[in-house]
Amino acid sequence: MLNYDSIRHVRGESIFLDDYGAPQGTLFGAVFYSPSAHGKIKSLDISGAVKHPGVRAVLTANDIPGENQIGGIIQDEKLLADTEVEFIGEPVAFVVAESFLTARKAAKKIKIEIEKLEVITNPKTACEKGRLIMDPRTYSCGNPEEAWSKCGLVFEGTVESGGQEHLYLETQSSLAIPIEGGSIKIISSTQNPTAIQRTAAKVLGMTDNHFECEAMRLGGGFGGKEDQATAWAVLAALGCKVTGKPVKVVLSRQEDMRLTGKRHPYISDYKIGFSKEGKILAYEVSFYQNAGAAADLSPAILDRTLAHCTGSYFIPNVKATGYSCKTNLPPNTAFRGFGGPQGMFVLEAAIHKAAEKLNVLPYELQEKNLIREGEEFPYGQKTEFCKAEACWNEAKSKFNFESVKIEVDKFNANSKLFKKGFAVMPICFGISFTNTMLNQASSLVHVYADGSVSVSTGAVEMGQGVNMKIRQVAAAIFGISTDRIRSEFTNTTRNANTSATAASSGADMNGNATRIACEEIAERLKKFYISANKLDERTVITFENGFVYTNGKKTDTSWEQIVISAYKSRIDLSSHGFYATPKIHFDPAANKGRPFAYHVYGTAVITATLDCIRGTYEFDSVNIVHDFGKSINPVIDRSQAEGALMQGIGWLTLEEIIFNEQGRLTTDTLSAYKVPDIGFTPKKIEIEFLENKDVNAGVFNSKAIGEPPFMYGIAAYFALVNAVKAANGNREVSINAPMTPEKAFMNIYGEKK
Ligand code: MTE
Ligand code: LUZ
Ligand code: MOS
Repeated sequence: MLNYDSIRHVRGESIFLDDYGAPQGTLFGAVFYSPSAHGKIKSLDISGAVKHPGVRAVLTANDIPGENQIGGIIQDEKLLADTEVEFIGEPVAFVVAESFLTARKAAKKIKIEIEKLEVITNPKTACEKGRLIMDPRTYSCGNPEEAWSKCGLVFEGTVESGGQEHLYLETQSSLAIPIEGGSIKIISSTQNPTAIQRTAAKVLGMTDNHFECEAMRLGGGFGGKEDQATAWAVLAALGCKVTGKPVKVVLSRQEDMRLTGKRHPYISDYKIGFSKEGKILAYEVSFYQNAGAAADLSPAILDRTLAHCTGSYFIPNVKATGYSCKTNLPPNTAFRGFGGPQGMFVLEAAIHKAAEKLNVLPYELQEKNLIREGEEFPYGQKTEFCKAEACWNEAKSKFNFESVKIEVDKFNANSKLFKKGFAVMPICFGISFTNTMLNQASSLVHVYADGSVSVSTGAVEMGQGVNMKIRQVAAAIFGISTDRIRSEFTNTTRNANTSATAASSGADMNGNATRIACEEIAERLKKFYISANKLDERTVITFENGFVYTNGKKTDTSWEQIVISAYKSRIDLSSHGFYATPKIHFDPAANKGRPFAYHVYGTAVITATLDCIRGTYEFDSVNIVHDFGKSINPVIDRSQAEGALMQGIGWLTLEEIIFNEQGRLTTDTLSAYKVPDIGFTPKKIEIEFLENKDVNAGVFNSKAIGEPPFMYGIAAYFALVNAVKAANGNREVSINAPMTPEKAFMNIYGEKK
């Protein structure tokens, strides 16, 4: 099964927002943003920009006709700062001019005076000062207080994980076009067109139906455009409203890196208790999430951290508390895994530390504690069709952990300048938005009179292949080739009240809505065929290979023939399908329920080689057994697994985001921020599909694939920790990701803190 999009991408035929010819008279916007991380605005002088030739408007908070508010979950974020600034990069004014260059030049002429206030960048410091985004949240089960006395072995520690730049190839972009009657069409590189529609309406003081938002296709989103495409789109709409002209905004790479939030860095304190047999009896953990200066999606991300704090394991007594800490950094946001990786990383660190102290292999402890069928997660959901052990056992027998261990030890015994390490990582990821309300999707299907088909859903194509999967769903129901199906751009006038394409559930939910819409049209066609041919009502009609089948036998009637005759008989060939994920619920007061439709499982084994002179490293092999369910497109799914894996490895190894004490991002260029490239890719990546007979999952029983494999990257981190330990005489390594080559080097030779 090909993904048509990749062919078009390679040929340069796919159209992204910036390729879309700007309509005549289009103006261009540039953002003037705060140069200080925290302070009171004493004065703002825009006169220099206003006088700059070619400038059409310079907009500040005073020019906003509606509410100056873009916060989604919590109303705590202004579109344009008015009295106070809280991070470097916070938009203060918006310059609209005849070209991008003019707008940018003019923005530089704006003068701002700021009375500086204390800058906080560390989440624990923020927490100590009571600077929290919301009340702390606790997920718990069993009775950890009581359980500690039964634990023969108790370990404690602190774990840090860093941020991550999304680095989508296409930077944040939007184009707002005036339509008659004061309405505005916004084309945006967003994962969430409805959020833009609603926010633009609020900020401009108009109703939702005045705004049409379209997402064509994105050059990557990775969560960075789930919430944070909104500000730029609404600024463009504001510029459009004021000038009456189309307004386009495209952030430069450096602006994008400076102005937008990233993955949340976390600092976490844990305490873990084991029985003498190596079973985890109790786990207590406090997560200090570095939210940045506004809530954005942080509360939902913290929920997913708490829900994933026990990873793939069963732990009977748990108390996990999350603090969303308000700091003076750009508001951090969704990023593949959505807080899940940060939660799972801490427990893996705890298990690795326990293994070190107990002098056993980490994978022995991991294996003993894998969650089984019917066991309960701290949020009250029991596993169904649990595949944790199935993936683990398959990986263990296919990739033979013991012989990997023997080979690594043998290599290390004979090598001084290079050391190897390996680690195993089981994953378990819950599929559905943790906020139950968001688990709904719709699809609008038109069968045209010539038999070709148009499908519109709320799903946004961002490279993950959702359009191809949706075409496959429609093609399967109608029994025709995917070539006959067109997946339309995502548009709020065709699909309303949509959720973001996120939580890996885009194909599940929009695919199911498409299935429902297509089934309805197919039902009408079947009824029509029976009555037109005066067949017995019980005749089983199916559509296969472009023909109508009766009771399993091919007829002479082609798909095109039945469609055209149905049209002539005035049968409705369009349908709207709606899907709400069934059987999910969650009580946010108790933090208990059944939030997830199902879970995705898998196990990875990663081997690394460390250069002990340079601290550099490479990954020799990645072996994975992954639970894809019944994949509807193995080519796409495999590439999603590979992409997520590499992004996970990047997060924990090369990618280091540094803010200085003044809250200034110092890694704001691609020379300072290193991402994995083809040369860094592991020499061997093998991904096995778990044989899956009993599944109850997404569309046609496929499983969501976008995010879960990200967490295999955690194995890369611990493979490096083990290689470092082989190099430094088994000294303890502090768990502070990413393990950049510098840190690996310092862990070999540096003073132990
Ligand atoms: N793959 C590509 N190529 N580009 C992306 O931006 N985003 C990821 C994942 N895979 C992304 C991607 C994220 S964060 C999510 S949530 C899912 O795709 C969203 O799409 P889906 O729900 O259709 O899987
Ligand atoms: N977005 C969201 C997500 O709003 N809720 C979620 O649970 C989620 N999970 C993963 C990625 N995005
Ligand atoms: Mo993905 S973080 O759910 O956009």
